[in-house]
Amino acid sequence: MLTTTPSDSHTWNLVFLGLLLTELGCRVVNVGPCPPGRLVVDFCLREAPDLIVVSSVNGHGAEDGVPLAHQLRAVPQLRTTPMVIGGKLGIEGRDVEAGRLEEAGFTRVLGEDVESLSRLVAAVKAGTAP
Ligand code: B12
Repeated sequence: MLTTTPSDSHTWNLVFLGLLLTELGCRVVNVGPCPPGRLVVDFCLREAPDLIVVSSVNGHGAEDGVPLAHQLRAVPQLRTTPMVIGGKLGIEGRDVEAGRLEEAGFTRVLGEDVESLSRLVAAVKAGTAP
């Protein structure tokens, strides 16, 4: 499942990640820009994804990721699904507090590191993801 945060209208990040994940052999469902949290939950319940990838680049990801993670983790079926967030999460490349996002429920906070995402996808496929 590929998604972004409710405030984020950027789309090329989603297009890029969709292509990358497809190249890595994933079937990708892209929820699209500015999805309300409830819509992301509904998509996840319908698709039962092996991995949820949240991308945000508008600078609000570090903040908006927290309630989104809470909303997803509140659903029993999604409590243990591997879930990562990345992109330009803070403003002007400032370090973001990964701890807050992880406490909220993200398995990993990846920033812009697509290599780490590729490794995580391989781990999910191999059944060895955290
Ligand atoms: C095009 C664009 C827009 C367009 C978007 C149109 C559209 N339909 O997509 C419009 C004009 C609407 C727009 C609006 C805004 N934008 Co804008 N936008 C851009 C711009 C110029 C290009 C983004 C893009 O398409 N990149 C191409 C994609 C492929 O790359 P990417 O998004 O960088 O993603 C890469 C990585 O981040 C990474 N990645 C992304 N997600 C994830 C997730 C994971 C898990 C991983 C591992 C990696 C990863 O992979 C990608 C490939 O390397 C950037 C500046 C720039 N040059 O990057 C600003 C930029 C993203 N915008 C910015 C801002 C501030 C805004 C606005 C808030 C401006 C405003 N005051 O209104 C609004 C926010 C709107 C909203 N509600 O979200 C800032 C964000 C600041 C920050 N995070 O530090 C940027 C960086 C410009 C800047 N330097 O200030 N924007």
